[in-house]
Amino acid sequence: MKTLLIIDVQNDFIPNGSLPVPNGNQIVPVINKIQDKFDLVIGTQDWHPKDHISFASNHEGKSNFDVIEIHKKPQTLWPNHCVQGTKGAEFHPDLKTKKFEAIFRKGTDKTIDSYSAFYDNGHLKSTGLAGYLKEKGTTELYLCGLAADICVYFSIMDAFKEGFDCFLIEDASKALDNIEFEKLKKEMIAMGIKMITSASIQ
Ligand code: VGL
Ligand code: ZN
Repeated sequence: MKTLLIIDVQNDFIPNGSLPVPNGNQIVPVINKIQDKFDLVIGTQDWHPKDHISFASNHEGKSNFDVIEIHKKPQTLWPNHCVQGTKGAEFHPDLKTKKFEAIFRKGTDKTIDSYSAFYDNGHLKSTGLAGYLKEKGTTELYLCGLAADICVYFSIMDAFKEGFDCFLIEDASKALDNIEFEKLKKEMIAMGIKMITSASIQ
């Protein structure tokens, strides 16, 4: 059973948003076109309280993109983004969401960041998504969205470890840093995650 997991296609990650992913808007028509090929379509939203620990504005003397240590791990400090209930946290207005059977939200705990749709960055709490997908009968899991090198990457690594047969749809994803994404792609392929294009989906 084939599920499409659409990661964080939200206004703040689109050009003109507060944390824009270059060409992020270009994936929206691609994602709209493929949804009918899936048995189940799920969306995620990065969904932070405004006092979230990942925002540089919540750390005195720090600037956007500084890296600090939180819970003994490096944490990039981001511009304020995807604040709960704001326009920036809404899905891109052109993204078709009618087929979404569920929306999973992450990054809601102000004390820890959560790039993966499955677990927070400390792997302390689960969102329940793996159990949900398994109960629904998902075997093949296709991921796309923003940003390819951050939330899509961390989500697909967790999904793979949960035992799903994982596919990353490259033309339906865009990275914040393309050089970093090329490195991560090698790592994902070596693990057994498949890189595909939307045209090859049956
Ligand atoms: C993301 C940085 C911070 C993402 C979320 O969705 O890739 N990136 N929060
Ligand atoms: Zn975030």
